[in-house]
Amino acid sequence: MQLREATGPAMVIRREDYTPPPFWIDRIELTFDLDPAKTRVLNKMVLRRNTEVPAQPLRLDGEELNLARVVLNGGGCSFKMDGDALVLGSLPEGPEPFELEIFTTCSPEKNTQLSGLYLSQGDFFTQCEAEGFRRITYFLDRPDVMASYTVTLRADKDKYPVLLSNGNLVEQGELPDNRHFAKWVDPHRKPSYLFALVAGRLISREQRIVTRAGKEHLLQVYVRPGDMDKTEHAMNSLIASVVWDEARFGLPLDLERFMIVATSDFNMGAMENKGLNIFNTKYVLANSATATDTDFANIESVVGHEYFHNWTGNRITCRDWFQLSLKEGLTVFRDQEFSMDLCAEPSARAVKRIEDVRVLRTMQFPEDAGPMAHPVRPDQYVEINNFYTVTVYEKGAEVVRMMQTLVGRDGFRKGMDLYFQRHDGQAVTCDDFAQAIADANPDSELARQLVPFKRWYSQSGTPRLQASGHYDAAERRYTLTLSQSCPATPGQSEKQPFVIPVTLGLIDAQGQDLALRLQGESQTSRGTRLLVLTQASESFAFEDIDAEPVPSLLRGFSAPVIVDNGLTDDQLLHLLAHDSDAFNRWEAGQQLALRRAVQAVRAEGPVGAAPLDEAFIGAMRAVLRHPTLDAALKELVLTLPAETYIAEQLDVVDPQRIHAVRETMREQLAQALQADWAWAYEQHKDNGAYRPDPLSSGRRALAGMALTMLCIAARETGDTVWPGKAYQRFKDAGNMTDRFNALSALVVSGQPLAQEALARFHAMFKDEALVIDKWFALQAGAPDRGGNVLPAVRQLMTHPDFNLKNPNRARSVIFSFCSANPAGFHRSDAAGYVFWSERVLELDAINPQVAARLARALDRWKKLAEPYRSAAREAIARVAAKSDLSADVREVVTRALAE
Ligand code: B3K
Ligand code: ZN
Repeated sequence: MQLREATGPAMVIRREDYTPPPFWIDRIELTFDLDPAKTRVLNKMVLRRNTEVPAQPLRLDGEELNLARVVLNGGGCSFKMDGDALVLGSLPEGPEPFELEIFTTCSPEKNTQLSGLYLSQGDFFTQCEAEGFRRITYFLDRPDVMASYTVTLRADKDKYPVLLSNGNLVEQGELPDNRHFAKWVDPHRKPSYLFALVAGRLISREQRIVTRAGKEHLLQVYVRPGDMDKTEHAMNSLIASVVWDEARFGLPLDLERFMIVATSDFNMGAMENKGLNIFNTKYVLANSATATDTDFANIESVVGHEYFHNWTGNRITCRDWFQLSLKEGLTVFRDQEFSMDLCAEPSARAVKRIEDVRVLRTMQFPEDAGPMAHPVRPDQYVEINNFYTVTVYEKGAEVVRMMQTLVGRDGFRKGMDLYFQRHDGQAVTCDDFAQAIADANPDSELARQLVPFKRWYSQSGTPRLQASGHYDAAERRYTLTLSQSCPATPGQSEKQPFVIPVTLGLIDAQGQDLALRLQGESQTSRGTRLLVLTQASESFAFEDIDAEPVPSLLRGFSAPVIVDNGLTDDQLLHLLAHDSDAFNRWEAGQQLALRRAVQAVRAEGPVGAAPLDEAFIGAMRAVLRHPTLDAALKELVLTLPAETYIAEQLDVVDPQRIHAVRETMREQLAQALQADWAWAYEQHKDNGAYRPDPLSSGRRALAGMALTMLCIAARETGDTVWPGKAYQRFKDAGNMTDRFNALSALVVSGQPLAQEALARFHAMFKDEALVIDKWFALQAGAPDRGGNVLPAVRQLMTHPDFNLKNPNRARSVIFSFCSANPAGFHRSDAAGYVFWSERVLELDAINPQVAARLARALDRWKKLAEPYRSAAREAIARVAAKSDLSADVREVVTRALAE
């Protein structure tokens, strides 16, 4: 375990303190002698003073490096160490370039943080974002310093036959002692966080493509030998990404060669290093036997995401890390649009939108209401890695989406064009982006409201939107009053109104969209239209309305807000049955379910056996049996709101009671619709040869859900037919989706056959790490029955396949339990919290980034009912009391305990 210095006050970095770098680094030539125990790094840089800022010493960032030599313009030079920084005071005074040569060594095999240069299964990989490059060499490790890179890699020929870095391979050859070298030149300037190297025994799938300009490009997907049969989908996704970015945004591939490399040891999903993307195997490897539909869809979107960074992030990068959402929010928006555009059917687009909104609501909304709440463009941080959050990513994407809504799809394209015209090759800010979109659309509401609109970047917290309708029969007028407010968040007690785009329709008694004309307008429009709320409260009067309509608000979820639409159950049922907007149909069903869940949780006494009424059950049956609705949409409508989402609706949270209520509701739906589930299963279970397209994956999802419901119903009646069928399906399935759904049906419903199936599954896939991750995760996330999951999790941690150092494996067991299994985790005996604190500390000594993510599992402790609340606070305090915590975990627990 590495020792850390006893902590003084945390170093807070503030956005307002930004100053441009005192030096520029124009060129860097790196030479690596790769060796697991001691890698030697020679760094030759050409620097010059930035004459626009007052002269000051050069402070180069470094971390865990052994410094051997510093040479200035070919001769010696004086330097000193200040903490981790290498400080050079006596440098040439003029603006002329000078050369600095720094020779260091580092130890990749000791690097368990997986930041900087590290080993994964014997191969070398790097991860430099945000501040990993300083763990490789001394540098101005900040995104606004962009340099041209030349990289030479030298290593043993047999152990590391493949040597990769960014850009183009310009030279390679033999060296003495069975070594070889490869020299790479990146034609694009880049910040240090986009540097990458890979060395190891790898094989690649290759594809040559010709882009619109007639240029040929080489695409490669590198994996370990034996994984080639799982690379086709990633390659297809990459090709689709290249085609899409050119078609939708006019952005071509700007490299002769584009590489993706997969590693099984990775802190997050993937990394957009210029021309050399490094991916977690989870987001590359897939075939029908080992990956589910969800895996296939995730691979498509992550491959797209990293590829789209090539322009949004790499060509135009962030001035400083406070601007992270400039690249992440925009690129998430782009990957969401990409996945939607690949859907042939409009309803599949809606399904994708629902899935994205579900992530926003179940993860970002709680973040925005908890101790780690921060604006999309944060104002301060201690450890930047803690700010790669759902707020920066997902809420950031919603902010970009609202801009598109306000200027229209074509207007948004114009805005992107202007953004690239102005800023290509630069490191810029979120303000620069918003300004470009507005300037390209001078007549838009965005341009008129740009200053207040940008509050979405500066104010944290989820706004509440309240709507109330009033119908005046005599005037044939429907008046909709929209009001907004936003709760206080850490460091922000007062909020100013947001600019909220509200997409809406009014629906008549027959379920048709009404023609809409606002007071003062001469034109009528049918269907959906856009209102923009800019004040704390505004009223909108619709004319020529013959009878009271039902408003369908925020269609497609046009703003990341919590809506109180004031609708009755009957009105929601009307929307569920008729809304022309598929998103709002789903939303109406969710609201109906949520009301019932909240009511049952709040009620006194034991949880009643039947929280659901006939009207709700009948509506669910109608959706399930609907002749034309998509299977994927049906599955989403019939899925009850998550326990964490139910918890967000309550001021005081009893996780056990919420779990009991949701389980009871699910049992009731399972039983009441038994015949319908059986029908749905038979109708959707056969789908021919496997293809991961939205239509057939929707059918598999619904069949899987039906099977789970039938096994749940069987548990109550003691019937063995459906569990038997599920077991048979598990054995015979032709693809992983059907097989895993059947296994999960047995585990989730607590069928005795589950144990046998789990053992069989492990034996079948023991050599497939990603499948074994699923096997662990399913058990750690299983519904808790009398506190049985925690002992099972402790048992799983002693399994020979468990490895705490591998982030995917740690996540599959520990995170599946602490972050995704509320009823298993929040135990009245506090044993879940004890387990959590042990794991946070244990992981922190290995990998602070992963530990800090886990630390966030107790973010919402203040909302918990007793005895959970006190026990959770004690557990957090226990972690905080450790003197040698990483800055990562320290920041999370300090904020959690703050008043
Ligand atoms: N940009 C990386 C994330 C880096 C995280 C550093 N802790 C992946 C992505 O968003 O595409
Ligand atoms: Zn990204």
